[in-house]
Amino acid sequence: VQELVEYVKRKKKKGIYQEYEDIRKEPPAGSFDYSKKLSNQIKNRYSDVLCLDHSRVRLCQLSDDEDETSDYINASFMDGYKRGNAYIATQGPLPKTFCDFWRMVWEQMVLIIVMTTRVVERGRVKCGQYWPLEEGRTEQYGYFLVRNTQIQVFQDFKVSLLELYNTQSGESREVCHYLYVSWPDFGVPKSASAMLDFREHVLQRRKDAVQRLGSGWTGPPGGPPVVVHCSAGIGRTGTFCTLDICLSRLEDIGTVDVCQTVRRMRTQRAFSIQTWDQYYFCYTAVIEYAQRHGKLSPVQWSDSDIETDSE
Ligand code: PTR
Ligand code: PTR
Repeated sequence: VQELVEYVKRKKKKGIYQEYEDIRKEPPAGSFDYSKKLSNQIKNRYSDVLCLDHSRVRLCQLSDDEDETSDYINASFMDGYKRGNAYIATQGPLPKTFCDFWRMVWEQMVLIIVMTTRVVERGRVKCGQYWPLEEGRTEQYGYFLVRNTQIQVFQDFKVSLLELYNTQSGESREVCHYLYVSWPDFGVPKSASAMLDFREHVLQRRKDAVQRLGSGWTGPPGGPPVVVHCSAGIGRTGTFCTLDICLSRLEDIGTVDVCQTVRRMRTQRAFSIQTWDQYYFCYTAVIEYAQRHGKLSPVQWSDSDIETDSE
């Protein structure tokens, strides 16, 4: 980590910015044919945020639906640290895709949903209200009934326990919904501290949930993928997952590689991390984390370390 600090000091903001620009220039790692199909276009929140064919999440074909496009949702599998398909990165559901979203959650056995946008920001709708907002309330989405059984409120996030009932099979499951409310509409958090607390909370919950599955889960040891979404499913989602991957690696082997992590992520979810300050934030958040966990003595930043001449 000390090397990471040296690296950031040496490159300054300008160098990190350049690093991000280079990543952005790379062409996407595949085709977007399914996202572009005429009948699927209405299922994309943004016409310029599509998902790569090779990593897209396919919904199971509905038996009563002959439509060959009914397996489409704007969602991508993403690997985590030493874990294949650790996440599903997706857009904020649209009213048209609420049922698809819950189908995906059911089919992939998702236990945790992480939402890093608010439903409305700056007067613009960023995501549909796809879950029941109040405690005790039940909503129906296609053949799923979703009941909000309990809400816990923390300073920067809210956790809802949702009971997901599949009316076709008569089974139900518990899904934990995290809503992070303090991510500024534009840009990044000033301090990573709230984000780090948030991540720890999600991690712990994931561990507990996977443990409870016990022998009911036959997939990889890390458990089912965690769904992460914001509005488009690339900016804040990419930032959250990059941070999670970098910190998991740091905890494991003591090193970090932000650049490669983002490069790799972009081969699975194109355009992940949208702005250079989100990219820079990943660096500073890792450093903040290392200090917090005593892996690094406090870093003295002088303005000349980080600012560029033009600022
Ligand atoms: N093109 C966007 C606009 O028209 O407002 C600009 C934008 C880009 C807005 C990213 C928000 C963005 O990220 P977030 O939703 O994560 O703040
Ligand atoms: N065309 C959209 C825009 O630029 O407004 C795409 C977009 C929207 C991209 C939001 C990123 C966005 O941010 P996030 O992925 O964090 O929701």
